[in-house]
Amino acid sequence: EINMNDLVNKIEKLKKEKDAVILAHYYVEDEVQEIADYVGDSFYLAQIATKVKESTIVFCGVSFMGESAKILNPDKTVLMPDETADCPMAHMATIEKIEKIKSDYEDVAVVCYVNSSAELKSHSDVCVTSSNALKIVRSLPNKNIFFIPDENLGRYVAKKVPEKNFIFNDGYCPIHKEMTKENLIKTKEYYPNAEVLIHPECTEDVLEMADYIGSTAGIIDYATKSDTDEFIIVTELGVLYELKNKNPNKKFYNLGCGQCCPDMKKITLEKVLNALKNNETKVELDKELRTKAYAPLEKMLKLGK
Ligand code: CIZ
Ligand code: SF4
Repeated sequence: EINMNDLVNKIEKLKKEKDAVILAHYYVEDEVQEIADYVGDSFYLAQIATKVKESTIVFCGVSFMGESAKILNPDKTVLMPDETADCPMAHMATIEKIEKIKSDYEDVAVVCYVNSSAELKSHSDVCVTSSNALKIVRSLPNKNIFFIPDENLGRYVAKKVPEKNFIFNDGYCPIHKEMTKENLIKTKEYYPNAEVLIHPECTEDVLEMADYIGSTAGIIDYATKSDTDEFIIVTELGVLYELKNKNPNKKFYNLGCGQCCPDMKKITLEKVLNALKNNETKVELDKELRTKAYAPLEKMLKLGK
């Protein structure tokens, strides 16, 4: 077995030699979050990716995140420690459907959750994340909003922005879909005083039970500022690492099953080390796709500020 300290030291050393910076999402393993230079939700990571000085970004997350970093920084090398780590929801919309909606509606904006392939982004007007979707959708001039790929986040936004007409798409996160109302009701019976914090990728019936709905960063921020000291966390459990770091005296409960994203968990320290050692796997996107996908991401960074 490889010694953990040894691995961490090797990563630190190679990181300097290769002029690399490590970005990690809150859903990856604790030890990977621990060695990362920046940890955050997908909006924060996209912003940070445009600000770092290093020539190489090692992205500890799933492919759409690495793609976004590359699209925003075409001259940097972006490395994915495991190229098979992919978000199934990122592929749950079609170009045919987007084109059909664009031709059916005159005044429509295609709003694309960042959890999407570069291909889907390249056919969209603006990207959003769960931390800026409300703000951005409200600021659009268009009456009609085609929200892809996530139906649950789309419906959540639609409720909060009733002045717009939403068209939904049937994509979903298979992990958040398994966080059921039945399990949440049972968990609440055990912990009646806990506040319920939920990610908007969850289904509508689950979201109805929330004390707070928000992105991973929003959930961490809410729990940290709240006067309450117990919480039921309804999202991927990687967020517990930062929640507990920031709030060592608060208690965090979960639904007892199905809150783990296997793709995010593919990223290990060994793979981070190999990525740095071998310069792999590089994110490569053809120029046309990259340029087309840049516009909606850039628009998100502007409008989401
Ligand atoms: O993959 C997810 O579910 C994301 C990007 C969550 C978040 O809020 O950052
Ligand atoms: Fe995709 Fe869901 Fe995993 Fe997030 S938690 S990366 S939306 S599968």
